[in-house]
Amino acid sequence: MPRKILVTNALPYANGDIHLGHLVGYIQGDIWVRFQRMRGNTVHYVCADDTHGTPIMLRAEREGITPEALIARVHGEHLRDFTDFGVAFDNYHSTHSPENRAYAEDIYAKLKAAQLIDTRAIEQFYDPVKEMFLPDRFIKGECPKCGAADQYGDNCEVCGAAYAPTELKNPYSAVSGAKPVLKSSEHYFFRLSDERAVRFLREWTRGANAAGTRRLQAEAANKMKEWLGEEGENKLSDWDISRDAPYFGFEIPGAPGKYFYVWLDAPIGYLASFRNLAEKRGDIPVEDFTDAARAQAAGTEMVHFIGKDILYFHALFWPAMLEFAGYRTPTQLCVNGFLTVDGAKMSKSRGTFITARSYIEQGLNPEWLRYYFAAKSNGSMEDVDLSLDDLIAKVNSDLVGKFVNIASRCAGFIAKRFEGRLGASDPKATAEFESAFEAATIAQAYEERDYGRALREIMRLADLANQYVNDHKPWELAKQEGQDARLLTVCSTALTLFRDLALYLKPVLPALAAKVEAFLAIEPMTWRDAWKPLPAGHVVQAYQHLMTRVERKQIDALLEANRESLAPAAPASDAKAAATHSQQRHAEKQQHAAQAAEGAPAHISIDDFAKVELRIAKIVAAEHVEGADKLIRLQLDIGEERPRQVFAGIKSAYDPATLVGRLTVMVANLAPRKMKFGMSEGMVLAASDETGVVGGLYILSPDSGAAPGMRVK
Ligand code: B3M
Ligand code: ZN
Repeated sequence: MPRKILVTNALPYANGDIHLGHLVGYIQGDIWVRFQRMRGNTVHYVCADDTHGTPIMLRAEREGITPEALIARVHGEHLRDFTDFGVAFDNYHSTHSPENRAYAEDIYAKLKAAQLIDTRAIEQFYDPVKEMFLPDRFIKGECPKCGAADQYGDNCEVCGAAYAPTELKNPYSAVSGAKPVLKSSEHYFFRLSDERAVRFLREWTRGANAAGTRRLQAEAANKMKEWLGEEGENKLSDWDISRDAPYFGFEIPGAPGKYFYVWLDAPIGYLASFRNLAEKRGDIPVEDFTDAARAQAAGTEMVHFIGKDILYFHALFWPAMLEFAGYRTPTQLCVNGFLTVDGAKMSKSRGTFITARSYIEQGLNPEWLRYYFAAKSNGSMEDVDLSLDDLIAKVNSDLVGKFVNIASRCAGFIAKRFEGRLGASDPKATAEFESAFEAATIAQAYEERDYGRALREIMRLADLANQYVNDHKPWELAKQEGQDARLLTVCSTALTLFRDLALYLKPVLPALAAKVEAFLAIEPMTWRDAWKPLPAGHVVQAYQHLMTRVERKQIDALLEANRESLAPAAPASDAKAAATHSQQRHAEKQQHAAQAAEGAPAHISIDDFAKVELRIAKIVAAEHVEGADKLIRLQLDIGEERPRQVFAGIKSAYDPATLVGRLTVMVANLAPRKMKFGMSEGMVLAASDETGVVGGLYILSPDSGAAPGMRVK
């Protein structure tokens, strides 16, 4: 029985460009969909733009256009980018659509009827000039921990501390610059802490799905255990699903001036896009995929491809919302890690924050990237590293050197000597290949999204096929009298093997596979064609070059095109982060430190580390700072003419008097920063737990013998 699967990719925000970091998950999703279809399964593959929320409203305002005009423009850009990379959704819709409103209202009404919606007043920062409540990322101020200026309302980019916006010192609105005031407002909550929800989520996490596969990867299941706590424990808090006007979104029925929070209607956008597709097509039984009872009866699946930063929304809120509204719950979450480039976080100054558009505009082949991402995907939540030299090496050696090479060495003889007409393949040779090679292994690897394993196996066959050509040397047979029949058999056999390779590569390289189909003059390949030799007498087309090599200079030009001078982050990217982070305070806080760590590059180079100048400092003076409840003013001798003044957020842990005379470690080459209380000319290092407060604060001491000014490295 063919499977019936609704597949989705996360909905990108309608306020930023698609970049290579996005593409990891979209390419993984698209490969899986293409594979399932080649196997004969029915797949509906949908996505949409995620269009609501404060950042989009403010960006439209800055551009002097309506939010509707902004999201219409971005919709076109996003769709074009995906299409250019071969990510072929059946429908690319919008969360700002009538289908989405209808589903959001229905789900909300059912949750309300199930007594899972609550209201309560909460106090939040309000911008009195702009007359709006401020999401955390739109409030800035001095970090309550380290005093760093211009930090966001949720966490400090200098010391990494996570806190509530109300803890910021000297807060100001990033929208108007005004000092925000605390104001109370009624909010709507989804009662995730309800016993029913907790019980359901425990079950859902543990259970297998109808397809017999796991709903969650091992790492995701572990995260869920962490979030849910031990049996009998209840660690979940209710989820704030409303925002006050002005807001770009859907007004909550029966609650004038209150809007659904963007994250409430974002995943519902999957269903909306699907319904919109079904309406256009007319032959899809929508409820078989969306209604709990009907989906169970019909045995349909719903599979979501998402990034690990949004697991929380998809593994907790989303299944719970669906379950208690009578909708079907997800069959499987396929979670991918972040993208690093050459081992580091994507960086605008290095030019590694590469947009999809620039890649296309620089004339690079999208299938190089598809191949490379596939080769680096193993079905886990690990981060994927795009090593640019490795991409060049892999594409050139695997695709051009091994795969394309087989056809280019044999096709010419078929054209010139046999008018394009194939002979019979050597049955002994093809049988040998078939037995040396596990087609089922490849299918299994694709199914598990371990594309790296699939490609390794395919390249093993490519090696065998090349070996076959090398052993039989068609270029020599062609010169020998009376070897025509042999030449025809060898080239025909090699082209059959080439067809098999193209077939197995097709989910990853659809455009290349289409060229192969045209060259071989065959129907679109499906899994059933594997190991069926191209028949004798079949006429192929003239061979045209299938893929060019990647040159380093093309990659360098790409980096150059994306390099931006070091400037403060653009408001647009601030805004992007805003919607991801301005969610439920409570749950977020515990996650923050972990997420920050996960988002960081896996490794830095020794050169990166060497940039930080750490020195032994002697504390020659320490005193309280009037008007600052966290800071101590330190004078630090590091062997320079005069001591450095540093403000350290360690007042909660140290009596200044006990610090004088101690040696510690400071960062000596931090740019001096003007603070309210004077210049801060460096930073002292202190150990703390993730919260930065609960477990105490501990400054460092060197072993005896270290002297002021010594470099620490
Ligand atoms: N727009 C965040 C993101 O693009 C958010 C995803 C919504 S998925 C329903 O990662
Ligand atoms: Zn800080």
